[in-house]
Amino acid sequence: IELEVELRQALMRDQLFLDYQPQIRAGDGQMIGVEALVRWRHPSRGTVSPGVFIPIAEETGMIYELGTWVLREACRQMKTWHDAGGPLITVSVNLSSQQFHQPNLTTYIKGILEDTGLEPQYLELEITESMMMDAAVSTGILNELTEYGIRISLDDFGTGYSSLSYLKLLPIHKLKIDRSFIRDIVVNKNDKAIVATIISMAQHLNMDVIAEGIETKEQLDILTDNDCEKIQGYYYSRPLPAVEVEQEFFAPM
Ligand code: G
Ligand code: G
Ligand code: MN
Ligand code: NA
Repeated sequence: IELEVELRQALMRDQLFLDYQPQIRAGDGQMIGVEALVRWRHPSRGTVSPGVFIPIAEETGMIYELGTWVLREACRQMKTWHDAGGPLITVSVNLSSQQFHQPNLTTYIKGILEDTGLEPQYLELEITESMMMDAAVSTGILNELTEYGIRISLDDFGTGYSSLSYLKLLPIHKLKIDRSFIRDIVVNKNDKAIVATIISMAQHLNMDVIAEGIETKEQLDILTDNDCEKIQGYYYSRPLPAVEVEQEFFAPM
């Protein structure tokens, strides 16, 4: 309850901010995108993790307001980078299930893109398999978003309980291999087999694929040996404040 009241105030008092985790193309080390990750600079508790406050926001209905702030800020930052001559990369934003199912989602996101001036093809929405369970519902939503030009990535791929049949039905651009398959990939043959299979499936379905949670060179080598070139993980970078992304990953502008 306490955190709930404080979270409401956090939105008004500018206590939320975004970190950005670079997504890297292994072949040349170029940054090809960033994932926006929200944080709460709490006046006395320090930085609070979204793992703690996103569930509270979801339970209390604050997720709509919080999600709007995240989308707007992520699009604003990317547009600022593009305008400043930074690389033309995408920004990925995590959507909660409630946001995904909010009425007029496309119109609402369109409004944010128009207000900030970011072109739709530079926004990628991260959704999870569980949001695809009702294919009749998700087909309509995803068709609208993708017809407008927004990209869709399936986060935590491989950990959900849904069937694979939605993959052939729905407009999904990218599979994001969950980091639980990466953690032990160097020693665990089963994890390695699953990851190789996801990569191969993505290729056959004409989808993009990215691996998450790469922390070591040994893990990276297994991914690139299996033709997965897009990498997100501490090996390249932790999530960083915007200024540090500029300092460490932009060519001098
Ligand atoms: O950054 P960190 O590892 O603490 O993230 C913890 C969890 O919070 C992750 O599952 C991540 O997807 C989620 N998360 C981070 N930012 C957002 C956000 O803006 N919206 C939603 N819905 N989830 C987020
Ligand atoms: O659920 P989601 O995939 O959105 O969670 C993203 C979170 O995963 C990021 O906030 C980040 O903190 C975490 N993460 C990213 N790369 C790594 C990594 O290499 N190792 C670990 N342990 N966590 C990571
Ligand atoms: Mn994510
Ligand atoms: Na993930």
